[in-house]
Amino acid sequence: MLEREESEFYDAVIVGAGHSGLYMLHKLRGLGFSAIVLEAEDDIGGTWYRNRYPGLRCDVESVLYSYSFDEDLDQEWEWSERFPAQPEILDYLNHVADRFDLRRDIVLNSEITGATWDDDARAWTLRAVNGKSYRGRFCLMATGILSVPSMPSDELTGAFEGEWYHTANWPKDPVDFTGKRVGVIGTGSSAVQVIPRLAEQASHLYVFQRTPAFAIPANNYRLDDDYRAWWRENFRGVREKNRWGTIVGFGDTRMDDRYRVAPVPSALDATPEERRARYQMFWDMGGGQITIGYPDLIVNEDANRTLADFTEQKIDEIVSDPETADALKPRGFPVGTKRPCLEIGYYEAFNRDNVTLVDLRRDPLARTAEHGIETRSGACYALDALVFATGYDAVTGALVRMNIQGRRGTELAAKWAAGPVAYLGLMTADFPNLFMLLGPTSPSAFTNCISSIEQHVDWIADLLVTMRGDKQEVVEVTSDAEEAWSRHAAELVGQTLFPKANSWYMGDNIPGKPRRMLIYVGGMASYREKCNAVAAAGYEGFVFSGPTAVVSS
Ligand code: N01
Repeated sequence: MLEREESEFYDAVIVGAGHSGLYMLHKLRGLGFSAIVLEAEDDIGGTWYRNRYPGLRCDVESVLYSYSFDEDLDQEWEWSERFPAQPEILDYLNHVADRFDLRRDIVLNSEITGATWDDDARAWTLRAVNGKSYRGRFCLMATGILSVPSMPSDELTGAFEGEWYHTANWPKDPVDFTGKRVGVIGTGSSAVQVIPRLAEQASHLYVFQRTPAFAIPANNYRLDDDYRAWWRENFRGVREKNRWGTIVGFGDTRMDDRYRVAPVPSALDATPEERRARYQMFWDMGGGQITIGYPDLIVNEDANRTLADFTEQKIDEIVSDPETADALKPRGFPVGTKRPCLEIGYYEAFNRDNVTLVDLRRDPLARTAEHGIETRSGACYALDALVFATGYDAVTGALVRMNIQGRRGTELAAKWAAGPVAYLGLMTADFPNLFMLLGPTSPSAFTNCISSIEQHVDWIADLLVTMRGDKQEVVEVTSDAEEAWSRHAAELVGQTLFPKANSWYMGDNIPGKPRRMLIYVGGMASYREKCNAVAAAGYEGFVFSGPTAVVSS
C-alpha cells in the first residue's frame, strides 16, 4: 500500500478509486498535475469492488461500459459477454490501473471523514479515518452515485439471530446458501439479479416485495469473433454516438434505425398491433431501450400505460401462478420512472417450488423476529439468512456524509438540507476548487455513466489547464449560476412523469432526504453542448481568482 508524507501538497486530491477516480488521475497526471487518489476500501474498483453479490452484472453493454480515452485499450481488451458480470468489470479496472501505472498514486484504506477549505492557503485539507491528512489545491469527489448502501434499520435486523447481508456490502468469500431458508427484502435491480441465483441454492427462498419491479429481459449472450470484428470496424463511430447519448448503452449497440427512430411520435398514434410489434421487438432485443420505444412514454401517462399493459401480459405469459403473476405486476408508478431492471430468469424463478413471493402491499412487514420475519397478518416466515437488497443513498449520499466544509465553514450537508444545488452538477457555490464527478443535476444514471465520467473529467481537466495558463488558483461558481441551472433542471423534470414515482432518482428511498430529482433529465447531448458553450464563453457562471485578486467572472 502506498504511504505518503502528510506534508506533501498536491495539485489535486481525488476521493475514490472507481471508474471516475482512475480516469481523473490518469488525465491529470498526463497533463503534468500532481495528484493522489484516496480510496476507502482495501482495493480499487469502487462500486464494482464493493458490490459482488451473485448474479451482479451491468445493464450497459460491455463494449460501452468501458473507457474510450485510449484506442489501444479499447482494442486490446476483449469482453466476453454482452452485459458484463461484476468480476469481469473489476478485472478490467485492475487491468487499467496496471496498464497506466495508476496504483503508485492511490492510497487504499483511507476513508475520508472530513474535507475543509482554507481560504488563506487556497487549499483543501482532507482527513482520513486512519488519522492522516492530505492537502491539495483542488479536490475532486469521485465518490460514485451508488456507493452508500441504504442499510436496514435495527428494527429489521436487531432481533434476527441468523446471518444477514446487504447486496451492496457483500462478503469477499462466496456465501453458501445451500439448504438454507433465505429471505430477500427488496425487488429493485439488485434483487432482480440476486433472486434467480439464490433460488438455485436455497432450500426455500422468500421474496418480500413492497413495490414490484419493472423488469425486462437482458438477452445476454457471449460475444463471438464476428461481434469483435464488427466492434473493431465500428467502434469509433459507436463511441462518438455514445458520447452524445445517441446510444445510451441500454439497448443493442448494433441497433439500427428501426429501433432508434419511432415510426410515430406518440405510442397512442400507433395501432395496438403496431405497438405490440414494436414493444416485442425491444423485448426480444433485451436491454432497457423499450422505455424510450416511443418518445412520449416518459411524458404521457396514457402512452405509458400501453407499455405497462404489454409488460403485464408478458408476466402473465411467464409466471404460472395467476396470483403470483398479478402481485409481480408493476403498479402505482409509470413504467420507466423507477430504474428499469434487466432480468435473467427473474420471473421464471417464481415458477419454482422453492420460491414464494410475499406481497407486502397486501400484508405489510411487521417485524423481524429471532428466527424470521413476521407480517401484520401474523404470518411467520422462518429464515436462516436474510438478504437486504434495499438500495443506496444515491448520488448525494457519499458527499453529505463526508463532513465537507467550504468557505466560512459552510457545511455541504447543511447547504443541501433542502436538496442539492450544483452548477452543471459539477460545482456548488461556497465550495471553491471542489468538483464533483456524476454530481447531482448532472446526467449520470440517465446516460452510460462511463461517458458522463469521461465528459466530466475532460471538461474539468481543460478548465484546470486554462487556469494554470492564466495563473489562477481558485475557481468557484456563482449562486446565480447554480440557481439558474437547478431551475432549468427542475423545469425539465416537471415535464416528465418522474415525479409520479417514489424512486431513488427523486431521493424518496431515504427517510428525511429532500424530494428532488437528482439527475439531469435533459439528455447527454444538451448537457454536453451546454458545458461546451459555458467553456467557450470564458467559463460563464464561474469566478476565478489568482493568488491575490479576482481576475475574471
Ligand atoms: O435498489 P433500489 P437496488 N422494506 O432502491 C425495497 C443500480 N443497479 O440496489 O420500492 C421492504 O432500486 C424497495 O422497495 P420500494 C441501478 O441503477 C444496477 O436494487 O421502496 N422493502 C425496493 O424494492 C438501480 O436502480 C444494476 O417500495 C424495502 C428495493 O428495496 C440502483 O442500482 C444492478 C425496504 C430497493 O431497490 C439501485 O438498485 C444493481 C423496507 N424497509 C443495481 N427498504 C445493474 O447494472 C427498501 N426496500 C443491472
